[in-house]
Amino acid sequence: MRLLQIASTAGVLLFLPGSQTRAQRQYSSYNDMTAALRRVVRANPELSRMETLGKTLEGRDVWLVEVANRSGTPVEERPGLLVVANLEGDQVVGSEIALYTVEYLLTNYPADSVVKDCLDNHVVYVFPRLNPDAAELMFADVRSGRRTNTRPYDDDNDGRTDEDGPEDLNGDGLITVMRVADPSGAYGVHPDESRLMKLAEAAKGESGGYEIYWEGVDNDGDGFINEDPAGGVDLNRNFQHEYPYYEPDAGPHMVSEVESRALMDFVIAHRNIAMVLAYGASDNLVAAPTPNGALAEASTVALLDYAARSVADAAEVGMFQVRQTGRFGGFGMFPPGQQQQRPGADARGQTPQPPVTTINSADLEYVNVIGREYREVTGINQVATTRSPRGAFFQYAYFQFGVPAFSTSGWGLADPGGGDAEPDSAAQPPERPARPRMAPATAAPGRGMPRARAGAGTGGGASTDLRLLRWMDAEGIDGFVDWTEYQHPTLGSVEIGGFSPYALTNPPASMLDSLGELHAKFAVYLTSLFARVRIADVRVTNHGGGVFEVEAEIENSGFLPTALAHGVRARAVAPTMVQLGVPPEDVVTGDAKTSFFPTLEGSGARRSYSWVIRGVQGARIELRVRSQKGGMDSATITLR
Ligand SMILES: [Ca+2]
Ligand SMILES: [Ca+2]
Ligand SMILES: [Ca+2]
Ligand SMILES: [Ca+2]
Repeated sequence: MRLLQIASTAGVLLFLPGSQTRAQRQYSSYNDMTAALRRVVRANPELSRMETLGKTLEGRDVWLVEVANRSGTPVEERPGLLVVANLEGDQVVGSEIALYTVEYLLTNYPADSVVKDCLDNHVVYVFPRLNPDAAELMFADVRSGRRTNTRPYDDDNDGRTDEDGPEDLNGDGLITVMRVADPSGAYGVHPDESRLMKLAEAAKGESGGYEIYWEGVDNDGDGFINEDPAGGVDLNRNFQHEYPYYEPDAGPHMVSEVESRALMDFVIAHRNIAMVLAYGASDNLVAAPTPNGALAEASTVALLDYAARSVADAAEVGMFQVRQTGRFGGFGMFPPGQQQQRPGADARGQTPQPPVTTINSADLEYVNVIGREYREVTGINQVATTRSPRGAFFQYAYFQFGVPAFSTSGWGLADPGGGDAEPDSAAQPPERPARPRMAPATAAPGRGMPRARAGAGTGGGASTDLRLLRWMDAEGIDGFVDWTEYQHPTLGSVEIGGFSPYALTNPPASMLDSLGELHAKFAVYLTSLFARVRIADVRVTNHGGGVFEVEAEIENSGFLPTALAHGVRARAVAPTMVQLGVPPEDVVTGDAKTSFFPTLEGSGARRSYSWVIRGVQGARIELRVRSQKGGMDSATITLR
């Protein structure tokens, strides 16, 4: 479905990047997105190129766009920002922001010195739509909000794949949920909001009386309704850090999918990637990590979790432990204590050392500085929902690839009047890094709801549902289907209703332009923080007799260190090399011809080098410094 692009009535027509005049940006189908990317890349061949890095099961391309001024330092030697969007198939807003970012960079390069510096010295790699098969379902006749790709998968281990998906029983084009009166049911009507449901707490005198299922029928007669829908693998659970073994939507093994493999192959081949910005369902920008470096608790939608629980037992067949999952409309997460153990136990039943899961304390302030700037500039203080980050790409990027890595849904429930949430403000250490600032924002979402509570990551449960529903009501967002009665073939009288697919994962299209601009600027800001090694000073002393002393100061004039503490610890980031271009036998004493250091702080920190060499007066010697994440510099020294 091609959405309206040209205003049919008089209105404010905005000129948008990509030389297209249209009333308002709309969510793009795969074909629309491909066409938009091609158009803007074709118009800027010296600054951009695009290529496909894989074909999905349904034959769509996994596009990569590289944006950089290719003259000057080779692109592969420059610090790069990797932007990945649509890791979860139902997070389509990130695709629009990524597309906007490409357009913004290319459109503003000629006249905006900040953008020019970004593309002259850095490179921005953009995967605008990693999961195009799933994203396309946003434009389907029946919208289910599925997050997974289209790989057939036998969720319930009954030997058949995808045999029982949801059905749009009431014909409204949406897969929502059913509530069914059942005396033994665990769920009751929410005491504060009759549209919502709540797990009854007997201790509080609450009674249940309802069961909740996904909308549909039991196609295969196994007693479970919709336990094995079409697809697939959730790409943002398919990566190597804390990979959730045995969860069906995590895939048969790590990086098992065409889409995740395309991304991983690219990352491994581009060690110059110095930072990652992922648009997905996890967050570490809006909610600051805890003082010990853990991410904020996930915030999920109870109504969808309840429906997911109705099929949890079916998926347990052949599984080692109790699990929960959310497949379509899935906001499912593991409750604490139910997480899977990784395989690989040795003969005595001991498992390997568990992976590090908290941000290194030395890196935490960098993460906090950037999160603070994000909240202030975007005005986003709370997000709709977040998920557990196990197996997520941005976690791999920090914990195993060793670079600063961020994840955001790209939008939020703004709080124009409430000030900065700053949950970490009380615990700022005095030695925190100086805070670089973005240029003042010219656009702000400027819309929101009275904040239910400070910060995000509110912990899920029915309180999240209430917060979201109130926000939708206040904003006039049509995101909740009111319960209506329906005669179900096997359950009898039921009610169908609940949150609309996509309404909780994507903001109204009217917000896309302002969100796009804010996030494009944020991406440019991120590149301004990169480490930047340079040869700050060189001195030559002639000691006579063909012996010279060369002294040099190597400086990191960027904000970030050349390697994060965890990048060093995980041996993920190569040491920075300092090399004097003389034959090794000419070095008499002092530093080695080729030296390495693991990391150098930013903001002008320096390291001193000194070589005593044999040489000929007037000879020219090259000094080079090369940093994997901080670029390179060289100087020609004349012996005199
Ligand atoms: Ca099955
Ligand atoms: Ca329906
Ligand atoms: Ca079934
Ligand atoms: Ca079904």
